[in-house]
Amino acid sequence: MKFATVLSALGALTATAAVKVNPLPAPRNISWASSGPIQVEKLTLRSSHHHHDADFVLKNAWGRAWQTITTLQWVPAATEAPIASYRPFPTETPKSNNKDKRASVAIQYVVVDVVNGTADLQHGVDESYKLEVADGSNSIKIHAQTVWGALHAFTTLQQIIISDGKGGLIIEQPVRIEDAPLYPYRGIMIDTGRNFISVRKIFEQIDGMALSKLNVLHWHLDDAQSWPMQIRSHPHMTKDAFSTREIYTEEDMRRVIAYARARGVRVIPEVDMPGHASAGWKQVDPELVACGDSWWSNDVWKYHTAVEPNPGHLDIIYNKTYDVVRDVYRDLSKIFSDSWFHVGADEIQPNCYNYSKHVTKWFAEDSSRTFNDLAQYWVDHAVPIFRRTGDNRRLMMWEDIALSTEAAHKVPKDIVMQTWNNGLENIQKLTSRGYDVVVSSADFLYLDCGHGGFLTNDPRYNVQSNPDGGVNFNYGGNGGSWCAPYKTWQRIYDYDFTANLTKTQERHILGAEAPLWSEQVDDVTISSEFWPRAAALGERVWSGNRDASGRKRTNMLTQRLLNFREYLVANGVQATALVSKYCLQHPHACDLYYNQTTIS
Ligand SMILES: *[C@@H]1O[C@H](CO)[C@@H](O)[C@H](O)[C@H]1NC(C)=O
Ligand SMILES: *[C@@H]1O[C@H](CO)[C@@H](O)[C@H](O)[C@H]1NC(C)=O
Ligand SMILES: *[C@@H]1O[C@H](CO)[C@@H](O)[C@H](O)[C@H]1NC(C)=O
Ligand SMILES: *[C@@H]1O[C@H](CO)[C@@H](O)[C@H](O)[C@H]1NC(C)=O
Ligand SMILES: *[C@@H]1O[C@H](CO)[C@@H](O)[C@H](O)[C@H]1NC(C)=O
Ligand SMILES: CC(=O)N[C@H]1CO[C@H](CO)[C@@H](O)[C@@H]1O
Repeated sequence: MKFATVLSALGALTATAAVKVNPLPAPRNISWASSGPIQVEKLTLRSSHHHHDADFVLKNAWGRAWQTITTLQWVPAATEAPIASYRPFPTETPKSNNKDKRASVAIQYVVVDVVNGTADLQHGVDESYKLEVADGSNSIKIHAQTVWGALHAFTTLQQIIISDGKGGLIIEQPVRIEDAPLYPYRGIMIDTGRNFISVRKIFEQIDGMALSKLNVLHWHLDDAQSWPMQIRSHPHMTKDAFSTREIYTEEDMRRVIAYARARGVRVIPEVDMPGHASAGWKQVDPELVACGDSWWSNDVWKYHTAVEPNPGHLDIIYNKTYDVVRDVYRDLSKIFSDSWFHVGADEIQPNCYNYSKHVTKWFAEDSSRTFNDLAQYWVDHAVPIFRRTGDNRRLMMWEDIALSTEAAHKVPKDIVMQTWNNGLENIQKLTSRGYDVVVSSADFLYLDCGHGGFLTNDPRYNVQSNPDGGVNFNYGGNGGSWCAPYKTWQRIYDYDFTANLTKTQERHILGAEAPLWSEQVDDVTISSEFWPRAAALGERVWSGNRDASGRKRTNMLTQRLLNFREYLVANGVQATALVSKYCLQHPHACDLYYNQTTIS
């Protein structure tokens, strides 16, 4: 382990301390030699020219990475002692530890070898890479199957080329990394239906995602509250945007997709249907929306029509619904280039349909009909529309359509289920039925939880004593947030979502995604809600939460994540502070237990 000068964020010389670079997410395999730092000069990209588009992506990404390296002159605040879980490469021969000697050759090139320059950024594309900085070589060698893997190599490289404290750049030691993600689906979800999020702030989230190797931005575009997206067939739907300034033009959506793609991030759009639907749709025809002007009635439960204000469901029996669904899906399919599309399907509220003359008539025609039959009607009429529109898209839905009380009887098995209820129990159910699953269990991965309730006129807060003691005082102890408490990074990272699954079931887990519902989030807080917690998920799904011996490595993530938070902020991502800076600067001083293997 070498010693290097540590610069504070302001660039002032403040301390000399041990530095061992510790990139996040931890690579699957990384091995450092011990021959001392290697000087890095202006790095020139050399790549095998395969394909125009791949070349463009690569050059662009390298330009950004190099710009970041030289502007930030990064040095992590502090470091772990050598981490035992990093397994040395079998071929590595230990070199003598010479702290002060610098390699005589400085590095001048980044040589990137991409095997398949035409592989598109789609689900399951090979994202692996190898990165080698050998002693005595004047180049950093990157080998990747696709350009998307090479991009991950760059974000790793960005974190391991650091300032030498004297205006130069170094890599601490010769290093070899062999890396690939555990899961092909590693996501976060932005909700722009409850509050508008500007394109600029969406870019900022994508920056954080690229740095932490998250690769799916699930964009929950609209909800009952607002319809921000401009589409060709029904431009007046944006009359239900929050304002004329809070609209995504086609160009805005394309800009987000292009920005994300350049950083290896897919954008999966969601239009939530048939529930969570009012704004926009009702501009086309008020009859498309059931119960849109009802009182949501959480106070008189018998009449309640919505899980939260404002109510509204697409009318499942009204024929014209499907014409407009077709238009919306077709228009957005032309804009969003990903081969996946999320079509919602969560939280159907039966009472809402008491307001629909079409549905009540349908029930009256045959007294044996149930809400499950109604949900089936939706699946049978909507899914063929999605399938016929555009090319071979894969559909994604919230698990409710298969598991809730109002579930449809038969949902096609090729639809990807996003699970959010009951943790492992629902993961078990869905995978045993053969569905591919994206894990978003609310008790672990919902980033909006624990901020109190957003409902107004709520007398339960008018309590003149500490409400902790009584369930009646405090929404059953949740403080008004249905999914309280706040999910800490440790809870996210520690989540063993494949526990007790058979091998066959485990193969159905495509990955995980942390949603951030935005009733209490807009441009002002979005970044601090996502970051750095989403980066803990990033590592969880990239290289897992265990070391080579199978032990939880949460306590080893600590310093990595604290450093990474500083790195996010330096990169313009407004990540929240997790600890006192004292803890950042004194690894493990803020641990709850002295015993480093307390987490088993
Ligand atoms: C490159 O990858 C794409 C998509 O994965 C695949 O269809 C194509 O056959 C590959 N080309 C080569 C030369 O391996
Ligand atoms: C809906 O369309 C079907 C088939 O086109 C037709 O049989 C039915 O009468 C229509 N229902 C209504 C309410 O218009
Ligand atoms: C709504 O309609 C359903 C089915 O027609 C009926 O069973 C239920 O009682 C109605 N709800 C209310 C609150 O009237
Ligand atoms: C896994 O199954 C065992 C045996 O049924 C049970 O004791 C344990 O609690 C389960 N683990 C989880 C995380 O559900
Ligand atoms: C540390 O905690 C682990 C797990 O509880 C335990 O097995 C071990 O004995 C403890 N070590 C010491 C030194 O107490
Ligand atoms: C070369 C090498 O050691 N590869 C290993 C990297 O880590 C994965 C996951 O632990 C192993 O499966 C590889 O064998």
